[in-house]
Amino acid sequence: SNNRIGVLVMSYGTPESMDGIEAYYTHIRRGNAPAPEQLAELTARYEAVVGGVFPLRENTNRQVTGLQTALDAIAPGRYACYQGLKHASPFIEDGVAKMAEDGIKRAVSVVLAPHYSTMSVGGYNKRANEKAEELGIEMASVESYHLHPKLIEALVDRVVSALNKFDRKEPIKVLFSAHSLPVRIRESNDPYESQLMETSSAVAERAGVTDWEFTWQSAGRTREPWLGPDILETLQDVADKNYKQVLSVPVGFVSDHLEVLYDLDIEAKAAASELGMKFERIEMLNTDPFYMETLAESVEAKDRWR
Ligand code: FEC
Repeated sequence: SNNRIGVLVMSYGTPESMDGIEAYYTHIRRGNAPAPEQLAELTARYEAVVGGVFPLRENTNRQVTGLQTALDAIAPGRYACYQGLKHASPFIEDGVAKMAEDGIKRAVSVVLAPHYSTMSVGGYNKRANEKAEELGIEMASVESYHLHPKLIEALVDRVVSALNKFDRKEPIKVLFSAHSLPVRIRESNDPYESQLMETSSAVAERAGVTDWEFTWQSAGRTREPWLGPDILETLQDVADKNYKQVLSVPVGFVSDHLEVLYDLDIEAKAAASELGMKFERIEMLNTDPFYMETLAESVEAKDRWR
């Protein structure tokens, strides 16, 4: 057996290549293949961003390596990181199986997303815990780290430097955002919305930003209602109030990927430009050292075998 604590680092996952988009999309849709026009539309979004490269894959690899380094700094030799993806290979269950093969008996799971919802982080942890139980691994799970002081500090740094891209003498509307979820999350007192508001207010306050709003983005294309307003509506509203400058702060995401590089950098930016507004976005956290330390400290706080 292996005395190290396994750390299952989970992220959304992205296709391996253009040919992999259909299988990926089918997995997101719980086994229902997309219609040809839906597949074409998603393929076009990937092509618009990256021309054949899927940045989330490399970014997740680097984040896992970065977390290993941060954990080694806190407790040399104690932790071993494994990757598990929600919708792509290596899947969450593959990561847990790899731990078991290596003789790991105790593990902590953590998601590369700071805010808890039963529909997002809850889903990742449920799958991880089910597989761990099946394979005889004792697992504890980090649920959220949305107010970790180092996470807030990393975001504040990014907001402060992005504000310098604007004319500081004119009004700047700061728009915090996160992935929308179906409105039905409200039926179960889900903490997602309040955690997002807490992160946004903490960052705004520390960055000295008073003119800000929270808005949703990237809602799914389903018939049920999703949380709103969507950022495209919010941009219209901000333009109607005569703003000419908007800073986008996607606090619900930690990496460069489709929902940021397409939905914000291409779609929202074009909408803002149509409305006569300059649109900038903060840099994503990716492997920011404060973000890696946020993750490492959150894992360590769940390590009940210390
Ligand atoms: O770069 C990439 O290849 C992956 C980008 C990507 C990230 C991401 C994060 C989140 N999602 C969340 C919830 C949902 C729900 C549905 C849904 C659908 C999609 C589709 C694509 C997609 N998501 Fe995603 N999401 C990313 C990509 N997501 C592509 C399918 C096409 C579309 O609807 O646009 C709806 C599923 C359904 O139909 O039932 C719900 C949440 C996050 C943020 C937390 C996290 O990272 O886990 C929540 C990145």
